[in-house]
Amino acid sequence: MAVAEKSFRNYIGGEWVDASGGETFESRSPATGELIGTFPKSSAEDVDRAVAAATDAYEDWRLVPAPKRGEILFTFGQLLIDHKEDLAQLMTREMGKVLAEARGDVQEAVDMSFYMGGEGRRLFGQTTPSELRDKFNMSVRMPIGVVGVITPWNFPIAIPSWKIVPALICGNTVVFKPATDTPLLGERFVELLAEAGVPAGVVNVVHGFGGDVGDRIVRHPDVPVVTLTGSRETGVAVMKNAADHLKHVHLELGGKNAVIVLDDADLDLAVEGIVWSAFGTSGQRCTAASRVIVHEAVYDELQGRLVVAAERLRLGPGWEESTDVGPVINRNAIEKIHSYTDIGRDEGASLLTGGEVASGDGLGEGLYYRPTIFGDVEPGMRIAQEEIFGPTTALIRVRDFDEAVRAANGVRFGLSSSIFTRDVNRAFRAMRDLNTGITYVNAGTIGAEVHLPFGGTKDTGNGHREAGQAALDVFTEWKSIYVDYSGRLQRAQIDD
Ligand code: UN1
Repeated sequence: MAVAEKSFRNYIGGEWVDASGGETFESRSPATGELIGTFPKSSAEDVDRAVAAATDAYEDWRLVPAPKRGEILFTFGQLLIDHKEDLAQLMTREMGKVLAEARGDVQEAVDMSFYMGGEGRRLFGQTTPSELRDKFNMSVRMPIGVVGVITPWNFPIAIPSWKIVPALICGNTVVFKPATDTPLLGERFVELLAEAGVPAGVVNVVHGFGGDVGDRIVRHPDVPVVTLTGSRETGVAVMKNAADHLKHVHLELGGKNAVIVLDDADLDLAVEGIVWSAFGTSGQRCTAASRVIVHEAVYDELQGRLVVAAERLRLGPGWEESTDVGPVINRNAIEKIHSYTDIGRDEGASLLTGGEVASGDGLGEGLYYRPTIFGDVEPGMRIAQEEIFGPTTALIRVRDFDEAVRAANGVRFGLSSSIFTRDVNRAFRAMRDLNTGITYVNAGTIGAEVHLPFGGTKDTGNGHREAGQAALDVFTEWKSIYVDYSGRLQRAQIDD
């Protein structure tokens, strides 16, 4: 493991190599400012080399029997288990989330590896009768080629696994650009894949920025599939730039997820679910609960309890056992989060708690923001419409179930939603009517499991899903095969 060194390289065709231009960038801990490592600031030329390596490797890899590819993924899953603690420790240093969550992040990759490893013995297609005699019909999944993988920093092991692991089981090869805030975790991910037996060239890492590395991956003519988790703006640009080559584009973009709390809800449970979903990972999840839509009969009670619970949360470095909420990722993030506090105030919402950068006692040079709750928020306000990606949530008062669902659906995003109620009829109506890719009943908005589709409606994406069986549709093409064993010409739709 290369962690003791501080200077890292790209991984192309099975070799660790410097970037062609020799420029570098740094990864620093958001909790302390400590240098984690120096990484190559790569260019289009480096991407081209990686794509060439991945294109070469594809010719063999696509022919490796899928169960054998699965065995490599089982080994990878086991290696992740063996390294779970050191990866979690590294994650809490490199991007700040608390240790329990960092372990969960690694566990998600373990689960994905075992799930997709097993898929090596399934990858089901269909067999179906022919309309003609002595003729056999089937459909099979085919790999596509080189997959461009662009990942964010908030789930630095889990999200690469959601993309790379299914891409591999399907027989594709990969060019991977990890987030510039978490390059070391991206590098460790690929080191472990190589150790598990993924052949040279099958997975390549090119470190660097979206404008250089990401853009070249998206435009490269030999990368037929691009998968991105990132902002809506980046997603739109990726789709446009990939259009010239009619690429398959899989996008996982923003969220503005709502928890609905009805008048019959278990309020203790609701408070726990909301605090976990709004402030876990310092609110830096696509699935974070950034709106809480509350029935007027329980609004005052819930608001009071939420403020007490939020003020009890302890800020600090993620590696300290007593910490509930770690730092946010970088200076730009803290500025953006704080700008929404000003926006909320200007819009006339009541700032109930938080709303400021936290410093002092044990926080050192870290980038901490106090868990923030706004009350009296109107559904149309910017703090109730725009993704903040930080520990800020907005309470909206409603009169009944229908108004709650209307408010929940009244945003451009559609990733996750949740409802707290004891009424089974209203729970089922919510499951039907909430226009999101994921809905929770009596739980917060976070906590997706790897064997179900993950993704959202509307501006959250472009209709694809990752994880579960749905991921296979991103990384394969269907081929329909007709075998005529009659020994004569049989014309479909014409002959009997
Ligand atoms: C994300 O924030 O992009 O359900 C992913 C969850 C996690 C994954 C979140 N399992 O919140």
